Amino acid sequence: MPQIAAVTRPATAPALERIAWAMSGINVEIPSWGFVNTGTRFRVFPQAGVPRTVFEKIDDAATVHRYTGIAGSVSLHIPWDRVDDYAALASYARERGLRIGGINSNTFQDEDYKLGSLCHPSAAVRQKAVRAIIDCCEIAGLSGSNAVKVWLGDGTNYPGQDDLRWRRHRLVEGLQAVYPHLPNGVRLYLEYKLYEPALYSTDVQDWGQALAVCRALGDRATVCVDTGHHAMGVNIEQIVALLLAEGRLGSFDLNDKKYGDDDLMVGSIDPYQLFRIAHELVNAMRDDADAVAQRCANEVVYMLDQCHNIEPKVPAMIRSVMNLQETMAKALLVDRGALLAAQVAGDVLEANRQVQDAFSTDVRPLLAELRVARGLPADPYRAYLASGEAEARAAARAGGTAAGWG
Ligand code: RM4
Ligand code: MN
Repeated sequence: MPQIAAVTRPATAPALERIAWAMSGINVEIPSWGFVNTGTRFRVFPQAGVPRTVFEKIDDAATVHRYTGIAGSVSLHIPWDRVDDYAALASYARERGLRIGGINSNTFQDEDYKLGSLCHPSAAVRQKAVRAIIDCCEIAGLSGSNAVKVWLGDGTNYPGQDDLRWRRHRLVEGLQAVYPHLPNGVRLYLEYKLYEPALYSTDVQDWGQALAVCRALGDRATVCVDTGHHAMGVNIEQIVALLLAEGRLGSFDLNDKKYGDDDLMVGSIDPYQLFRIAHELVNAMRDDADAVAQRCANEVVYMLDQCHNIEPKVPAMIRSVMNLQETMAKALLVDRGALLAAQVAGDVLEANRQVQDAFSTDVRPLLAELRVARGLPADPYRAYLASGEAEARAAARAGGTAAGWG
């Protein structure tokens, strides 16, 4: 076992055990759509070796898991990942060490959805959208998934275009029609986004709106926090804390941004923000006085929702998993006892120092040792680059049509 001396502070045995959790207790869910050709609205830059089928997307997710050891599930997007036999797809994944994670509904790419889906003014279109999400519930049942994630592109572009209040009623009614179709044990994650593709109003715009809808549905409806889906300067970690307090934080769509919904690698732009989010999660996991938040934090699902337009995709996913792992490990280093003591004493600077010291600790050498102890490469990213796998995959996947967002 590696020695605790490798950790700068706090130098106590429990800290090592807690960091070890970041090695094996955490699972990062990999999005199938993170491996396909994507781009901006100006240009898609195709890459060599991009998957052509959902099976090849699963192969790529399995590669990320093989190198990192903590990416044991893959989320699917329907209809992008539609197949005839979902049980067979699940066993294909299982043979590669993966579970099927969240099933993402897509009611934003069909001509009928130009003015919205669940909130559309036409009852026929709303019915079609309800049916599409119920399909996802069925796919969750067939593939052994434990969640259906709903993100809607619904909204309006101009004041007066539609009745904002009635769109809200339609949203709740539509999701109430979906909810009873969730198979036993399957949760619904409702994802909010402040704008885009709609530019004036968005029907599920923020966490409060999403939470209110979840309450109108039932206990298994929880909020998905996509880190890229907030206005500049928003205190995301406080949103996380509030949703934990309400017991309604279901999952994350992790990515990073500088300006808009940039879908950059998680932790690549503002690692301190990611750390502050991680701190709220770990803080709740350790808080025996708040059973609701503690349970919620322990059940949260960490999905990535990224697209790699100019960088190679598999290594970018590996880096993202490592970024999250390092950040969780740092949050696990916070000395909760010392932090609480400083808070109670009103020692503002000491409380802040406790948190910031953990952030400033370099956990990489310790994580490397823990990886090696588990039979994983010390540096999954460099090991992958040196493996020759990328070149082999590009050669094997010559020909055919590379997958994209369609
Ligand atoms: C959306 C949202 C969803 C994701 C799609 C691809 O902006 O973040 O989670 O499924 O993009
Ligand atoms: Mn998302």
